[in-house]
Amino acid sequence: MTTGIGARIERKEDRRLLTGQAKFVGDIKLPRQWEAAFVRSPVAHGRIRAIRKPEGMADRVFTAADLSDIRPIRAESSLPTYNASDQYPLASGKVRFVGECVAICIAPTRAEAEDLAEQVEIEIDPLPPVIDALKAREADAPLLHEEWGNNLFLTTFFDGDIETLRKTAPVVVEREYSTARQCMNPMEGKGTLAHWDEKAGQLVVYTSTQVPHLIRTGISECLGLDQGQVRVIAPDVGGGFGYKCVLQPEELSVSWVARKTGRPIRWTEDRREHLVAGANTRQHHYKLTAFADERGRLLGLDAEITVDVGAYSVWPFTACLEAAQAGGNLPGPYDFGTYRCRTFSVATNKPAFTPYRGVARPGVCFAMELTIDAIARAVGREPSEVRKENLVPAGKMPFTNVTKKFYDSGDYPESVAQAERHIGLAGFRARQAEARANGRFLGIGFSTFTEQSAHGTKVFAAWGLPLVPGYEQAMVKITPSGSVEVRSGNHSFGQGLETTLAQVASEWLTVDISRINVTMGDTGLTPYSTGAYASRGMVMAGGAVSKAAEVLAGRVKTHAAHLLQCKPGDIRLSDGKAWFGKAHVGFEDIARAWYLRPDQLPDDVETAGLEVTEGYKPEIDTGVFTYATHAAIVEVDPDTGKVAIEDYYIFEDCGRRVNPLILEGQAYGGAAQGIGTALFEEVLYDANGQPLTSTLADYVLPGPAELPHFRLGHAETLSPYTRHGIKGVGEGAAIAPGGAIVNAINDALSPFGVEINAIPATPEKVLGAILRASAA
Ligand code: MCN
Ligand code: SMO
Repeated sequence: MTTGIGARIERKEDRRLLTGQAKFVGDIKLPRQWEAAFVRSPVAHGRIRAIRKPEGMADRVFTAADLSDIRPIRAESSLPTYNASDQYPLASGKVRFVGECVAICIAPTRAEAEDLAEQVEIEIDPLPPVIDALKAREADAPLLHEEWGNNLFLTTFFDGDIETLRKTAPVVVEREYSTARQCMNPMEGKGTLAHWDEKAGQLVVYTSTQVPHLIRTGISECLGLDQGQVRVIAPDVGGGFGYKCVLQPEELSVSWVARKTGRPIRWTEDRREHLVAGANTRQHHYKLTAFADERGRLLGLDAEITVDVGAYSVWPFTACLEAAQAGGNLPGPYDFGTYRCRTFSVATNKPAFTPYRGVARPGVCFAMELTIDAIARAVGREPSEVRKENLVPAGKMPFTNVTKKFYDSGDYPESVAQAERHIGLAGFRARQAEARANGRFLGIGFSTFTEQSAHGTKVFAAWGLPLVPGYEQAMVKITPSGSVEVRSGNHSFGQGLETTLAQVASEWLTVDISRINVTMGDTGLTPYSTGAYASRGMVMAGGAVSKAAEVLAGRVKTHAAHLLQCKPGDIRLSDGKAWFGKAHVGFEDIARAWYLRPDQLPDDVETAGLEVTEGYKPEIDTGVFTYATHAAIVEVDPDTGKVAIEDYYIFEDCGRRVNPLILEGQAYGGAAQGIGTALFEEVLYDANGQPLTSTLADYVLPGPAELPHFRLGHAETLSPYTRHGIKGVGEGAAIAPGGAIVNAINDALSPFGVEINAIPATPEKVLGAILRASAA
C-alpha cells in the first residue's frame, strides 16, 4: 500500500498522543526550573495608582516598572484609519480588562507562586468601563486609548450604488444579526518555559504556539535581542485554533524573567485564566439590507458590521482581522453586483481578539445564510432553491466576486444539490407537516460558504501587515540509513500536518511514511516559516515539501543511475527503491554510497547532495477557495426552547485530499466547534465588565451528548494553481453550523412566526422568542 497523497491512513503522531508519551510545555522539566503565576487586574478599566510587592520579594515579583526595557506589543498596519495599541506584557499606567497581567511572581512551585501573587497589593482608580461595542462608537463614550480620540481600531468601507437599488428592487429584506463572544478552549492552554542557554548564547523558549518563527521575531523585537539569540521551540501542542498564532504577553514576561534571573521559568495557563483573560473572538453585530427580484435573485447588499474586538491589537495580525475580513467576505459564495459595507473594529474593556477557526466567516456566513432564507420566505420559495440560483455557477469559474475575491474552481450549486439529496429534502416537507400535526416541530436548514485558504504574501500585504510573509520553505533529506527526514518551520498541533507532510514526501520518494521523520516547530532546526493558520499548512508547507522532495527524487535518480549504470531518465522510484527495469538499489545503498563512500562517485554526483531545501508559493498569491454546504434537520421543543439536532450532513470540496481520514476528523471537529457557536458558547460580562463565565460550568462547551452523528461527502475539484491541486480546509467546518442550524430552527418555528437572529440559540433565547410571539 502506498502512503502518498490520497492514502487514508492513521496519523503518525497519534500513538504518542494517545499513550501519554507526547511532550507538552507542561511536561518539560529543566534543572533549577521555577514556576510563574500572574497577578491579574480585578477591574475592567482603571488607572494603576500603586503596586506593592510583599516584603523582601523584590527578586521574585516583577512589575511593568521592572520590565521597563521591554518594548510593548504593537501590531502595525498600513491601512488608513488604523489605530495601533501598545500592550505592555505587564500593565503600565492603565488596566483595560479584567484579567490583564499586572505582575509576575516566581517560586519553586506553582502553588507557592500563586500564594505570592495573592500577597501583591494593587491600588487601581476605577474608570468607567466600555462594555457595549455599539455604545463605544458614540462620541461621548469613555476612551480606552485616550490618544486616539475614539474607540476605533479601524473602519473599512466598500462603496456601491445602493440608493438606486433601494428605489427599484422589488424585494427588500432588512435584518439585525449578532453572534456571541467566544473563547477557544483548546485542550492544552497557553504555556511558556524560557531559559537562557549560556553555551548557545541564546534565550530558549518552549512555547505552545502555531507559529514558532513569528514568535521568535516577536520576542526578539520586544526584548531587543538579535534573532540569532532566540530559539523558539513549539513542542507538542494540544490544539491551537488560532488562539496560538499570535504573540502572547505572557511569552514576553516569562522570557524577560528567565533572562533576568538566569533560571528556567515556566508558566502554564489554567482553565480559569483562559476563560477570563485568555482571548476572545467572534462577537459581531450586523445591520443588513438585502435587495432581490421577485424570484429571490440577489441584486445587492448594504451592511454595517460592528465587531467588539477587546482592548488590544494582537501581534502580528492586529485587532482588525475580524471586522475587515467580515467586510470582504460577507458576499461569500454569491454572485451579485452591488455591495456597500462599512465595518467597525471597536475597542472595549475585554480581552483582545485573536483569530479563531474560521476568522470572521462564522459571523458572515451566519448573517448571509439567514438572509438568503429570509429572502426565500419573502418570495415564498424553498430556501435551498433560492440559494442554488444565487451561488456562483460552475460555468463562471474562475470568478472574481464583488469584493474582488478570486474563486479558483468548484461547483457551488452542486454542493447544495448534494446536501439536499443526502439530508433528504425531497421527502422532508411531508414529514414536517405530519410532525406538526402531532405537535412536533421539525425544521431543515442549509448553509453554504467559501473558505479562503493558503493566503500568500500579497494577501498579508493587502491587509497592511508589515511582518507576515506568505511563503513556506521545507528541507527534505535522505539519512545515511536511507530513511527520510522532513523539516518544516510550520507546526502540527492537532490538524495532522506531521502525517500529511510525510505523505507528500512519500508521494515523490515512494518511501513508506513509517520511514519518514518529520521535524517541525523548532526555529533552531527548521527553515523560516510563516506558520500554520488561515488553513494554509497543507497547501503551503505541503507545497514546499513537495518541491523539495521532487528535487530530491531527481537527485536520488542521478545517484541510482550511477550505481545501476544507466541514465537518470531510465530510473523509476517505487516502493522506496530505485529501479532500472528489474534491477534495483535501495535508498540505503544510495545513501551509503553518498555519505560513506563518495570516493566511488563521479564528481557531479558527489556534490549533488541528498539534502534539499526549497521555498514555495502557489501560482496565485491570493489564496485558493474551498467551499462546502452544511445541512441540518432539527427538532425544537416549543415548551422548553431546546433544540435537538436530528441529522447533520456536510458536503465539502478541498481539492485533492491528502488524507481522507484526517479530513473527516477536521470536518467533525470543526463542525463540533461550529455547533458550540450555534447553540451553546457565550462569554458574558456584567455592566462593570466583570466576566460571568469563568468556569466550564458557566461557559458551555458541547460534548459528545450534544453532537449529532455527522455525515460527510466530498467533491475533489483540483485547484489549477497549487501543487497537486490541494486546497486548505482546516477552518471550514466551523464556519457553517450557525447558519444551517438557525435556518433549521427558524424553519421549524415558522408556525409561530418566530425568527431567531442571534447565536447561540440557547433554550432561553428560543423560548423567549416563542413566548414573545405568542404574547403579541
Ligand atoms: N488536509 C488534507 N488534504 C487537504 C487539506 C488538508 O489532508 N487537501 C489535512 C492536513 O493534515 C492539514 C489539515 O487537513 O494539516 C488542515 O489543513 P489546512 O487547511 O491546510 O490547515 P493547516 O494545516 O494550516 O491547519 C490550521 C487550521 C486552522 S487555521 C485552524 S484554526 C485549526 C485547523 O487547522 N486548528 C486546529 N484544524 C485544527 N485541528 C485540530 N485538531 N486542532 C487545531 O488547533
Ligand atoms: S484561526 Mo486558524 O489558526 O487561522
